Parts: sequence; structure tokens; C-alpha cells
Amino acid sequence: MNALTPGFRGRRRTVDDRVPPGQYLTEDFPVLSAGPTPSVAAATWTFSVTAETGERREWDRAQFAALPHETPTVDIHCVTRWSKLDTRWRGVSVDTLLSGLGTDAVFAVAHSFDGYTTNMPLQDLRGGKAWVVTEYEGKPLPAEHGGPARLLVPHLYFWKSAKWVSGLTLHTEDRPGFWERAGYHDYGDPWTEQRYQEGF
Ligand SMILES: Nc1nc2c(c(=O)[nH]1)N[C@H]1C(S)=C(S)[C@@H](COP(=O)(O)O)O[C@H]1N2
Ligand SMILES: [Mo]
Repeated sequence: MNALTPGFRGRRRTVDDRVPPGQYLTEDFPVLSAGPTPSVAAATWTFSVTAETGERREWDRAQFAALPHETPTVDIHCVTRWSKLDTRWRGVSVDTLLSGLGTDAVFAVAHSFDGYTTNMPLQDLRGGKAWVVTEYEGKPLPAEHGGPARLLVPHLYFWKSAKWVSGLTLHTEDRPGFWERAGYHDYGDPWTEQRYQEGF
């Protein structure tokens, strides 16, 4: 590239700019689960969204596969200090899953088939920032990484990206999830190192 191209001079993002404080880069993909990998049969898999009003929608595998899909390439950051750049996924934007749903909710909880839960502001799942993904690097998502489907919320620490996700519930009040009740930060911004709550 011509070093003097207007608009690029001194403005290119380097790898260092993409690694949040206190993180190191890894090329491999560590597996981190609180318990054993649950077996979730793809044939009977469903995903649901339930609003605070009780309004509920559910997709089976075929219905989910028929939704418009996206292929995000994103950087992920685990609270255990590894970060991984340019991970490639395929799945459905949460915007698509929430589209047309009437809700006054401000918070969401992701629920998983292993009983895991994690909470976040609903706003963090909207605006092209979160997906329910079923493929990683062009292949079906491996079970140990959350297959058949996991939530992907790359702008927050990776514990928010619930593996084996079964659905979202929407709430008017914050409901801390599994790690958040155990002392992890309620929000989990990697860029300001929101790792653990004060006092834990
Ligand atoms: N259902 C479920 N999802 C989960 C977890 C879990 O134990 N159960 N662990 C979380 C944590 S702490 C991290 S860091 C990431 C790890 O994802 P990976 O195993 O694909 O690297 O998954 C998150 N999602
Ligand atoms: Mo984690």
C-alpha cells in the first residue's frame, strides 16, 4: 500500500490495538466449561426467545436453518487472559431472532442445555453485536465449543458467549447468571478489564 494514501497514513489498526489490556494472543482454541459437555441431539434441538410479557417464539433445527444467516469474523477475549483474533463463525443475528417482538425488557439471560446461564443488557445483543452460531471456521460447531449452537457476544468476555444455548429470556430487571453469581463481573467489558466484582 502507498504509505502516503490519504486516510490510511498513521491510521491503520495494528494487532496490538486489538488485544485488550492483560490479554495474550493464542492460536489454538482452549475449551473452558464448568461441567461436562452435554449431548444435545441436533435432531431435537430447539431455540426459543421468551419476552417478559410471556410472548414466546421457538425454532426447530429446520426453521432455524431457514433464517437469514451471517458470517461474522470477530476477535474473542476470555477472562482467563487468552484472546484469539479473526475467528470465523456462521449463524443468525440476535436482531433477526428478536425482530418484531414486543418487549420493554432491558436485560436478557441466555440459557443453556447444561443449566448454564449468563446475563447481559438486551442492548448488547442488538445492533449486529451478537449471534447464535452453528458453524466455526466453515464446519459444524464442535460439541466441546458449544455445538449444535452457542451464543456469540464477542465484545464482552467470552463467558457471556453461552455454549449449548437453548434460548434467551428477556427481563425488566437484571438477573445475574452462573458466573456472575459466583463473582464474575456483571457486564464483562474486556477493554476496561471488568473481570471480577469488587470484593470477590
Ligand atoms: N453452557 C456453557 N457455556 C459456557 C460455559 C459453560 O461452562 N457452559 N463456559 C463459558 C466460559 S467461562 C468460557 S471462557 C467460554 C469458553 O468457550 P470455549 O470452550 O469454546 O473456549 O464458554 C462460556 N460458555
Ligand atoms: Mo471463562
